[in-house]
Amino acid sequence: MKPSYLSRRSFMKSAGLAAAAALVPARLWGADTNLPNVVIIYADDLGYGDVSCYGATKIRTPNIDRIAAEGLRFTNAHSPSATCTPSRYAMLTGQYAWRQKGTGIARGDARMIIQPGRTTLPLVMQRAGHRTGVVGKWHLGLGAPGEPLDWNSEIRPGPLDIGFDYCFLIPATGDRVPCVYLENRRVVGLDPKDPIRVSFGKPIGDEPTGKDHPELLKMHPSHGHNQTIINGISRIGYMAGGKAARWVDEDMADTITGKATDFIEKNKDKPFFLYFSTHDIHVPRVPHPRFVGKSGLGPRGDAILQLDFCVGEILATLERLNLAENTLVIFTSDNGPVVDDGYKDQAVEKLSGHKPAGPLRGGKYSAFDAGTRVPLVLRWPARVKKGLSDALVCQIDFTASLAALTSLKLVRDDAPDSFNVLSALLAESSAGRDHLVEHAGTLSLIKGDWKYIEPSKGPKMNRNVNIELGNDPRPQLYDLRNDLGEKHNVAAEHPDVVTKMAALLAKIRKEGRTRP
Ligand code: NG6
Ligand code: CA
Repeated sequence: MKPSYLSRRSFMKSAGLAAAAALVPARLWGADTNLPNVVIIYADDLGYGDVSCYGATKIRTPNIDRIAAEGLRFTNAHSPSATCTPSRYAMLTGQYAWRQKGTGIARGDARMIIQPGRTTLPLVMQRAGHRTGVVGKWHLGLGAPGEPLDWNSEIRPGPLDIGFDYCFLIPATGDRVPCVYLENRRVVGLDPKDPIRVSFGKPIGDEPTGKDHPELLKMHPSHGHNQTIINGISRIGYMAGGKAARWVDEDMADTITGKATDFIEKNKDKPFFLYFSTHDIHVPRVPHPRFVGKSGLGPRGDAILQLDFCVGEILATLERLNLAENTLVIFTSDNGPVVDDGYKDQAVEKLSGHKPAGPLRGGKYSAFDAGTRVPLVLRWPARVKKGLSDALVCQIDFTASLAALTSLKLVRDDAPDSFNVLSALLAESSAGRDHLVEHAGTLSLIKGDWKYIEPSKGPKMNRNVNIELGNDPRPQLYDLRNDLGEKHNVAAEHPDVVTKMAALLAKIRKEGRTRP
């Protein structure tokens, strides 16, 4: 997908609007000392069937399962989109990504997609009095649109300009250059004598690429991913310099989990909001040697074990600091599962009957439900009763729901597609949102038991990843209550429902906002 950047002008214009001034505290500052800490653990490409509390039998995820056992497990929770950048954009802004140009899968040198001045999830938490941090995968662009992005000096705007007090980032993804960490505004460990240069066009520098020197690779690409070789793995994009700053994939999970637990430790005496965004289980799947071979499912399964370990570290830190009782921990995933996403890592060969999508059809990139229906478990012992919920909820709802929790009032244009589903998140109600637009290339609408997928001319399959995309030139209608696997298109039997769903989707598009 080709990224398009917001023009400098529209960027400055929206930044100048300072929409964030609209957030009004409905309580006196500091009056509510009982607000919980909030930790969102955001896994990458983890499917509905990839964890044992959602039915996986070939792999065990005891720490993720523990959140569910001590809290609430959702069976009808969704990421806003079927890929990373748009899901994260929507989760942090409360706006459907398909409304905003330039929110497709971002390049490694994409400029910042979320304009400073907007009301965002971290800004809500910051205004509520929390120390806010993001650790891990970013993939929402950095630096001002239309301006050069220099990895060797201070980078702005970045997360610190949209509501985060602290960041430690994988700037884009593990499979995209630059393969370095960014802490606040600077690349970590950079030697100024060895400046970083990055290119997503022409080759840059004289380091070998996967295309020309496959003999140097420890993991080979299956599609794409054949440019600069970093740590024996060829990536998307070219990179030169920054040798001392480059990450080691095998240590990545421990590095970012350490930064996440440090953040918790440093802020243990005040309320905090942590967005911990894991690299696992995205490609390249190169877990630490202590997990290698442990799942029996190859690197993809081993990465799931590593992910679960990291979740355990977060839980253990909260417990050690006596913070578990009043911390809301939410664990979920940015989009559905993919098995071969561009590296020959034996994920296909070693699947051994494991079903990453569980009972769902499709996967990452797909309009079918496996693209966006994801695991979501949460725990807040002080407030949330244990249980199971089939309420329709989406990560896009975090902004309005946490604003409600912290008594902040959103004005009309804030988080325009974020619904307050707090009562569902707190297990006080079984009702979630009224309807939800799901986004792959194509839009779908879920309302009640019905799912409508709008007609689309796109390809039926993504052959590289072997996933059905859900595109069909005819309208599709599925009865999710009786056909969760979307096997029977009943559009022809229910033309009235199709008409109504299509009309509602058209209205949602036209009105530009859906928040009640
Ligand atoms: C695709 C990449 C895939 C992955 C994805 C983004 C190729 C051939 N495929 O373009 O490997 O990086 O983008 O994944 O380059 S996401 O989870 O960050 O959306
Ligand atoms: Ca993803």
